Amino acid sequence: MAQIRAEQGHITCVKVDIIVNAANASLLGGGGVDGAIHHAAGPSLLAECRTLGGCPTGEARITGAHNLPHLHVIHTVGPVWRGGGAGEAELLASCYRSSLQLASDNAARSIAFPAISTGAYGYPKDAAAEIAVATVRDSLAMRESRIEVLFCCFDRETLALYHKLLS
Ligand code: AR6
Repeated sequence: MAQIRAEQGHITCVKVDIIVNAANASLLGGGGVDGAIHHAAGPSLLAECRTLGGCPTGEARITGAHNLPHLHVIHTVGPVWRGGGAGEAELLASCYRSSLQLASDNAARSIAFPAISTGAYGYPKDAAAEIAVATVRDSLAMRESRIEVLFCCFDRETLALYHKLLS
């Protein structure tokens, strides 16, 4: 199996060690991926998140997976799209790097990312996919990591973008 691949699906249903949440800085839940993860994990995830004191944009925090079948959830906070001149690209890359670092620190063998920032936060999907793929490739190469990375795409348009970049 390829080390980096893309599939269409729901983030809560993918079979990996760790799933990544596209959270907000409060880490106290929201809509989209965040809502789906908290709904499936149950209220004890929110209780654990309350102990973390939030998370700055571009960083990541790890929790248990509670009622989800995964080992952990990594919560990362993507940038809100403000036109591209506010450091969004570097902040988005940092979400992928920070999440991979945490996954590696926790000995994960596989991780799934949603398309961070491309929903409520408005990041253009094609530009975000380019950053996601390039950053993951660079990070894995730099640390000679063998972790398997799945890009979990919610819609066909996003899946097509990732397939093109990964081909
Ligand atoms: N599985 C996989 N992908 C999904 C799912 C799902 N269940 N649901 C949506 N997507 P978003 P953001 C896709 O809005 O842009 C929250 O309220 C969706 O189509 O979840 O980083 C947080 O609390 C889109 O392509 O995350 C924050 O306030 C992508 O996932 C804010 O939204 C990301 O959409 C974060 O916004």
